[in-house]
Amino acid sequence: ILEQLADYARERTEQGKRKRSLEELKKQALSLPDKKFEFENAIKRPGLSFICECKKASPSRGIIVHDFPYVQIAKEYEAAGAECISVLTEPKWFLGSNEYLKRIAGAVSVPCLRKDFTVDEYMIYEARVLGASAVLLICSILSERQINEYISICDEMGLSALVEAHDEREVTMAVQAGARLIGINNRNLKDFTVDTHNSFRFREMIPGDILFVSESGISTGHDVKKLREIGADAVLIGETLMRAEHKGAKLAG
Ligand code: IGP
Repeated sequence: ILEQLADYARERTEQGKRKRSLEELKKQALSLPDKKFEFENAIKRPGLSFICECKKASPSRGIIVHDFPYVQIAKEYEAAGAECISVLTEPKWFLGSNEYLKRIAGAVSVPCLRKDFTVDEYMIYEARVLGASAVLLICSILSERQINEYISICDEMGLSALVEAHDEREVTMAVQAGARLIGINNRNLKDFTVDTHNSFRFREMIPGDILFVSESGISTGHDVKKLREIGADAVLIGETLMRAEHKGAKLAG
């Protein structure tokens, strides 16, 4: 599935380039105001930060919510005190859309992450044009060199790169590639099994000057408390909040 997701992201990029060349898109992205690393700066502030995700569906869960008033959901997250918002733009398996990101980023004042399978620099410039302040770089579909190169591209625009790892090898790769923000995915994207212990296991491999985000499968106040105790800088929560009737109350608890 991971390979399919990456292949499809390459296909989407090729389609995009036919409509709008890389040169053109890049020119526009670089002419927009610098994002000043607002995504990582929001997480850097003292205390545990919440990155709340807008996600209609996922390959492991299928459709999560039938009713998806995404702008309203994002505003609810913001009102509940979310430091950042993550928006799925992958259309086939997550039923996401670039339009969702554009609309949400235009409607909230907290920084947004473009949650997608970044496989080409094109997608980074596109993220900036859509209004994102951060992109996701997944170690298992990229080389260390690509990650390093993509971080440099992000740096030019003040975008943050959340570098996602789910095992020891990938954590090492993320650190060596120069990540300033590492996300430990508790879900194995190869078989979808979730183990929040992943975050505990790899915590100590991450140097103190790198921000540490725990992602996926976080569903209770107890999970959050445990992650706070090991000094996580942020948690990324999707499904649990999407299913919660009162997102503010769920976040508070
Ligand atoms: C959120 P959850 O279990 O709270 O819905 O997980 C987020 O971590 C998950 O959506 C995610 C993801 C990804 C999605 C983590 N890494 C990479 C797409 C691509």
